[in-house]
Amino acid sequence: MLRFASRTVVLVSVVLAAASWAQVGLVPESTPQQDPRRRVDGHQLVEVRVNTQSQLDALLGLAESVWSENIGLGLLDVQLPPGAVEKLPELGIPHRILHDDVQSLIDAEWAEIQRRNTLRDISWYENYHNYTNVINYLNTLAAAHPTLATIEIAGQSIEGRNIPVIRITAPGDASARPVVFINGTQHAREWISTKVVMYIAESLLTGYGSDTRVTDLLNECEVIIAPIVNPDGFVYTWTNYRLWRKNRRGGYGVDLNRNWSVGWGGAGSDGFTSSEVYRGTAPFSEPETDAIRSFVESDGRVVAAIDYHSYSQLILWPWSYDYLDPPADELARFTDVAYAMRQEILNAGGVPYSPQPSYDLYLAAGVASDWFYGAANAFAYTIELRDDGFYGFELPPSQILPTCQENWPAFLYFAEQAIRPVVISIPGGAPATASTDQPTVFNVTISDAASSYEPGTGMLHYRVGSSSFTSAPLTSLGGGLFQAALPSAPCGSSIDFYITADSTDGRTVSLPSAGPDAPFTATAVEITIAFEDNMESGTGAWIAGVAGDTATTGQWELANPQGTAAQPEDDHSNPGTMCWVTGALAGSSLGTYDVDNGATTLITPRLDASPAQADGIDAWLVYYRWYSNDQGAAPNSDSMPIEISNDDGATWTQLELVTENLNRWERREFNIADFVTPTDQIRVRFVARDLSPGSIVEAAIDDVRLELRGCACAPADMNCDGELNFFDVLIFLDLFSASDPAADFNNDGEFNFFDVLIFLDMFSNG
Ligand code: 0X9
Ligand code: ZN
Repeated sequence: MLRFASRTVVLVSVVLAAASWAQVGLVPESTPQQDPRRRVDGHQLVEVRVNTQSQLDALLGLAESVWSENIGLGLLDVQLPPGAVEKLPELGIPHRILHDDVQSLIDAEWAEIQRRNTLRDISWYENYHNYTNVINYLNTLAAAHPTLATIEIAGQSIEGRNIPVIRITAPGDASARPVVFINGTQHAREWISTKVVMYIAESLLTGYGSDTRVTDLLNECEVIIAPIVNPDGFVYTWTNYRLWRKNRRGGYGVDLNRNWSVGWGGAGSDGFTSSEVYRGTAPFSEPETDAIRSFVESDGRVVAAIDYHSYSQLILWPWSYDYLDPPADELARFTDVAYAMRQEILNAGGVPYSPQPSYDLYLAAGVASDWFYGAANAFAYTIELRDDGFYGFELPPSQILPTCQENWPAFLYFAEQAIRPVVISIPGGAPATASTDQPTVFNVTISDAASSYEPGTGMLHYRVGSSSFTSAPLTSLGGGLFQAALPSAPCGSSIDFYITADSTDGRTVSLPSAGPDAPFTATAVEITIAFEDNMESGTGAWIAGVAGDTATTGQWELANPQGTAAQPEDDHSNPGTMCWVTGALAGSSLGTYDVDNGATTLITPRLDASPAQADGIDAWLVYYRWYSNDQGAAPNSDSMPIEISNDDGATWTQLELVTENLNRWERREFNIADFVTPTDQIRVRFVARDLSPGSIVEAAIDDVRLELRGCACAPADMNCDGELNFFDVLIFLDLFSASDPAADFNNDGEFNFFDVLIFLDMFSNG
């Protein structure tokens, strides 16, 4: 968080800095080889508890700065110069030393940056890079994707450095597309913010054309990214003082995130130059903020924005300048999307980020996100990235990539929500096959963060072959969940489909976004059920519990579950009551019969998927699962791997890692050949586990099937394309002359006239 330095403190630190130059034997200013970087040797990072205002005043007089987000009474993290900590007892301030030497953190970071510079096989997101390198990398990215990316210079810093932005959108006329704007490094020392927005830029560029969500997004909008809004300050953190925050105005600097016009001059900003939150002489007095303002205003299409900072792992929405909330519907949207972003981050294996109003942190007048929301009318957040305070601004290079990876899906979700009034998704994936004799039912969700879905407008549009599209309303199951059903169709035929929903303001959204021009396609197949268990009568062939399982409660059992906030009351089969569940009893509290202290494993009977080795047949595994891990003291800290084996359990390959807390039965299906070669030794295992004490883990499995899907072909349909024609004759003759067993139509081990006769007979009779 923000370090607040008072005037007196700055004077003290200048004296100390001079003292430390002397201590390390350097001669300031003279020798050209000398390292000009300011050192903070012996500065300690200390957690203190202040109970009175006079204690707080005394503490602020001693401190170089406050690192923690709290600047009132209570617990605070402060950076103290050498000797200061000894004065705390006489002030009656209890303390705990977090880091004995802040400079050693900076030195360790620098050494690690140098070490990583010598490593060859690491990505750009595994080390920090200076201004020149960031600009070069940005140019390289744009050059590698000339149809998607353009670089513009939004303006220049006080010292004349460029402030570049990269525009990323699909080819074609983008003038009517809404813009999502994100930026990093308003604050010079918050290096991770530049890395995260660069990673988002690169993920968009590489995802276009291969990832449907990215492709849809860039077809619909333009993302503009300003990786370094404060180039002078950023350069200064590399060359002079690692913990510099502001721009370089006059050598004292202006806090760019107090220089925006909305609320300018108010609480949490200062009018004196030495303050870490010096607001400047007027709104947009600084060329850096002014450049972004005029760029955004002249573009005129910005509908959403995120200003990335570090640290504290927070997702903050307006207002920041005062204790005020947006109107109720907008507040609901801010809250919903922020919580969903938190969940996206957790689902990506990330750390917890807390959603909250900005003013809850502290008042800060003149910040970028208040301007984006209040003046540019955009849906705008401030995100504080890692960590939660242990390393603070000195986030180790090993945490760059994980921070990028956890923020990418959250950004993607944010951008989709920001540009679309409603967002449609298919949680189990769009079906790739349909049945020849019954409807194929699947779940659809329509998100309604801003109450903008017009009820009753959810539609499935489908066509069989090249006929025209038919529309059918989705069936609402409540809570934004819907059901769609593809019609049955002749074997081998293709069914194109897409889904639409309308917003209350009359816009229609489609999934996929191009609707009928680029629909989903499913192929109709005959489905033979090779295995099916609805769990209503125990078959005995399931294995519940294996050697090495460590769970002490909540082991898998076949039972009729008792419902709780985490566990289903009803199984999935209808009619039916039984399923596999981790501890069927409800117990006196949620934590009584959930999975505790380790893992519990459930393994299916051995399944025969070997027919799938034949041409045109696929073996699909289908199951319904329930998973809950969002209750208790440490929510979302566990996951359930589901794995498949084709050698009777000797080796395992992951099908999915379940982290979603849908609190409902979810159908999942997998084509086994996408994971392992289908054999007659298939098993699937479900490992429910509690690795993080304090988290509630409940899981259930029901209605497991092995389906063989394909179109049985007529014997003479040699290429199995559903037609008997010249190609089949050619293939037969080829196989015949090669003495291939497939041409031995009477199965007598010989290739002769009789085989030809039988083939021709079958050919002419279909
Ligand atoms: O103070 C800031 O500008 C931001 N925090 S930082 O530590 N990165 O400097 C937060 C601004 C968001 N608004 C409020 N916290 N009110
Ligand atoms: Zn910041």
